[in-house]
Amino acid sequence: MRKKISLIGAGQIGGTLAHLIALKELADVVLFDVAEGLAKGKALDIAQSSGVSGFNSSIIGTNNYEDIKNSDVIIITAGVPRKPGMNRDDLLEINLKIIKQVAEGIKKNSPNSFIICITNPLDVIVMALQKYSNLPTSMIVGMAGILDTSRFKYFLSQELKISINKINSLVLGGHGDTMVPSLNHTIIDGKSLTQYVKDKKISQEKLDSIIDRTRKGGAEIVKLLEKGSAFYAPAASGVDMAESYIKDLKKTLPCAAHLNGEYNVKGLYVGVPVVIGKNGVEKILELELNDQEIDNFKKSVKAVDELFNLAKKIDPKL
Ligand code: A3D
Repeated sequence: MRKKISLIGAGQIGGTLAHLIALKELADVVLFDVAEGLAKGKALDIAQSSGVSGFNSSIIGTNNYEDIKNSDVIIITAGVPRKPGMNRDDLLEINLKIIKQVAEGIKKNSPNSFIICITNPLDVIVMALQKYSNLPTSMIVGMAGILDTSRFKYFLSQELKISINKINSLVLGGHGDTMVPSLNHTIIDGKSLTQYVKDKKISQEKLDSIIDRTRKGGAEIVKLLEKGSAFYAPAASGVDMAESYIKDLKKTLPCAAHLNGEYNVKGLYVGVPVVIGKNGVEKILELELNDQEIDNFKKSVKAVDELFNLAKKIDPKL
């Protein structure tokens, strides 16, 4: 029997997720949104492409939480995206309210699913989702690091004029301006990026500008689009996580995961490399970081912690 993926939020990312999942025949899809017509319209449109693309996944749109029952995976994009000039943290108050409703809907109707959160501000919203639902931390994870890493790899591949497939990399920390691309753990054709700088294959100045562009990668797209934020690359990243769970691929992926002492962080969701398999987050990998990376990681954790404290002021029940 085909697996079932429910998508909470049928906006830009939700619709793209539905299309990608159907094209891969990864699962049957339930597209849920409070805007009923949007979910039903997109589902029908994608379903009508099956005659051309030849996929057999079923896809329905709904505004009824009962339709998500027994989902293998749930991917959440319900919420409001950024407008030009806004940062992700500006979305906190409104998206907290939305995530509370979503948490209740999931807990009541499909509590055993693997849950991937994409709604911003990511690390704090995924943390709130876990607190509101009280479901196991190994089954709730946030998508951000895969996207940030893919952006970093893309910019590097363009600068070095090499295939992106020759670059392995990891961006750690919170999904914000403090994210931490790890140079020692960025391996290009067998050599670390640190070595690339030493060998003068890329200047420190150029690398700094790529790191800065990666950190502001979301804002660059928000500014260009003028309406809405990035959705193709975020959706592709969410599918990568869902696939690793459904097919038990045990891929190592940078995700916002609940830390319980790892990296000296306790009780907070932050971006780290995790192994995703049939049991959800099966392992958190503790990488060796250099002093500067540790420093930057700490700053990033502090930013997430401060924003979560703000969330607690908005809703003392958190
Ligand atoms: P958008 O196209 O506006 O879709 C959001 C959808 O959520 C809309 O269709 C709304 O109707 C729906 N919605 C609102 N309230 C509810 C609710 N209570 N229950 C169910 N659905 C609801 O936005 P988008 O798809 O472009 O982005 C979705 C979220 O992802 C935003 O918060 C973005 O900031 C975030 N995002 C995160 C990343 C990361 O890397 C973490 C990247 C890009 C966007």
